[in-house]
Amino acid sequence: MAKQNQTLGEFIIENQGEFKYSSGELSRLINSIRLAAKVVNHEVNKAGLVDILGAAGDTNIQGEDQQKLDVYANEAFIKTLTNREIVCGIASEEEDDFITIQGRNKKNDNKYVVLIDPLDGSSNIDVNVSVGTIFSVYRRVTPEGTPVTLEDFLQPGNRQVAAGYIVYGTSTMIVYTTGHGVNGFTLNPAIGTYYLSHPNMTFPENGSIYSVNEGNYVHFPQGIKNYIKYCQKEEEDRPYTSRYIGSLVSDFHRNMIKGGIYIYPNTSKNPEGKLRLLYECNPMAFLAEQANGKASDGFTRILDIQPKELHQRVPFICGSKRMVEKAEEFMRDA
Ligand code: AHM
Ligand code: MG
Repeated sequence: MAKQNQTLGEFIIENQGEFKYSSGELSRLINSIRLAAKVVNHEVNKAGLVDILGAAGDTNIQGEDQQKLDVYANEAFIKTLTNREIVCGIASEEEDDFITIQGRNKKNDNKYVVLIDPLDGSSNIDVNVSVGTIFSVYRRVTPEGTPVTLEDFLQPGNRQVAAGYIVYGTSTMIVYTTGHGVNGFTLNPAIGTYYLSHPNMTFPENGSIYSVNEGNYVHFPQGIKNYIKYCQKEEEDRPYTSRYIGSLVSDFHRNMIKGGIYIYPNTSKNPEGKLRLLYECNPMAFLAEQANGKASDGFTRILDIQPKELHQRVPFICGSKRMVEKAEEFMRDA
């Protein structure tokens, strides 16, 4: 049961039993992500001071090398999860290959692997626009106690046991699911505590916002071009409003609250699409479905796609159910 004013820590403990393999391991994992998110949040908030404190590549006053924020976020999440020996493997959008965590005694019985996009939308940092972190958790398929293999990471999204995002926006929020709906927690920066602010989040069944980089219009598939024309047509409850931040987490977050659709199709420049199936689309698709929304590549449910490689890309249509269904209809008919 989600209670208003509950802290994230209290919520995790109280809802631990809802999780089917409840050994406390997943709760500890979410706790670690919460901690790393605070560290990254602190750094993201200082990004505007970079000209004063020194740019990436410089050495700061303590003699430490300044890092780019996406590199910093990557290291913060990997270090937090590795030091606590909570997972047996991590794959990150920032790393070519997955990381095996063997543990201090070369014995790691943990059951979970985490896939993470440590700082999504990082081109927005320099201009003070929201960025996010996206994470996805699976139970490993190979035997516990052995080093993880690629197979543990290449699981279809419908096998996720948890997924979520952190949005570093006007407020910092963690929004996540363990397969029992979606809940959102807002950070009170004064005391460093997340409070349940958005219990049981759901996408409105229909919406009036479409989010797509229309500058790429000429390169879109015909079905998407037709759907965009439909969104713009003066008819019934249309034209819809166009809103595109260029930061998936923020665009998704707004659309979930207000009702809308996010589209990143395949283009002639990116024939497979731009977004990554494992680090971006699967976790967002799991959240969308848990929030009564829908996610598709135009034809197939995102969560049913069998991944073939770690950094695989996929076209992504996600949001309010009726809007995604309409876009799929245009894809089919094109
Ligand atoms: P990134 O992982 O390099 O940050 O790219 C992902 C981002 C998404 O957050 C965003 O929706 C999209 O790329 C924006 O791409 P574009 O600038 O092509 O519209
Ligand atoms: Mg990304």
